Amino acid sequence: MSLTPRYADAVDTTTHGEYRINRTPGDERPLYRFTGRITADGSSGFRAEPGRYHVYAGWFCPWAQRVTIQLALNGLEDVVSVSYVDGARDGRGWAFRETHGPDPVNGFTLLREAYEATEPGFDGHISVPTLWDRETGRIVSNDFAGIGIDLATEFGGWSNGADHYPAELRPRIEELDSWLGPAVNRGVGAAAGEGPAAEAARAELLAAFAELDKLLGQQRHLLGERLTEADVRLWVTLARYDVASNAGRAIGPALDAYPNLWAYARDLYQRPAFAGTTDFATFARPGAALPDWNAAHDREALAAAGA
Ligand SMILES: N[C@@H](CCC(=O)N[C@@H](CS)C(=O)NCC(=O)O)C(=O)O
Repeated sequence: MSLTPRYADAVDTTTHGEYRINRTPGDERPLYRFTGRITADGSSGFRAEPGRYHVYAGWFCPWAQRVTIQLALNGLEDVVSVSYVDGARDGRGWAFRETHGPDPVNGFTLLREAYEATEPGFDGHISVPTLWDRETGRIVSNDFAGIGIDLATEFGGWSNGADHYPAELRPRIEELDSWLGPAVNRGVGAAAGEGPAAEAARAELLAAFAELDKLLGQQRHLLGERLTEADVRLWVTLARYDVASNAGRAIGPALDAYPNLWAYARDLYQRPAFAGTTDFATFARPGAALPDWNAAHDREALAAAGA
């Protein structure tokens, strides 16, 4: 790309409208249409290799942060590159602006260009995270779950050897996900609304927090002593709870009403992979007071107890 960074012009909904997906009735194609997988042996068509892949992420986005946390936990920051879209968008979708820098791979100014390059006329979600392959010049995936798992498991040759998605724990990690995915990660959006559906989502979320608080009073992480992908998935939602989804306390009390859950959240934050991928300013509502994420948590003793 040229030496002068290229940027999209300012967000302009008057000219470009609001971002939305136009679907033709009867179109049964999935909205998140790219689901390629990276494999260590290349059998999927995308071999794990250093320098080959790029993640288009967004600092504000919990689904993208799962992926950037996995990269950091596995020591893959120099193996898979990352760049960040601007946090505001118009009808053109996510864009690269001075706020978080250019697209260092293709020099695109709109993320839409990556989708167009992969599938001309693409009309599904232009979402982050998006995983790009430099070699074939196309998107591998915009399915956050697959991207995170592949980065955690297929780059063993270049990683620091950490394994946060160990084979023996995968069934338990996915079992937790089938509870916390709808109740917490996705439930948090619905819970902030009004009406009976929001009320049900709120009840489910607060019950989950109460149960997690009890569990985390006995063990340091969701599955015991070891940090796993399950913790990463929960944490990105907890990080945004007090200052974004529950900033107006429309869902319930702040996280510190759940002392074990809140101490657990701080314990994770105080590790470089979590703090280094978090920029509260990119998702905090204006005026929201940030709790003290650096306060002592005193949770090491739980791990020593071998819970
Ligand atoms: N729901 C998405 C997760 C990713 C996602 O929702 N990303 C948001 C930003 S936090 C986004 O880019 N949304 C645009 C869109 O989905 O069209 C998925 O199932 O893959």
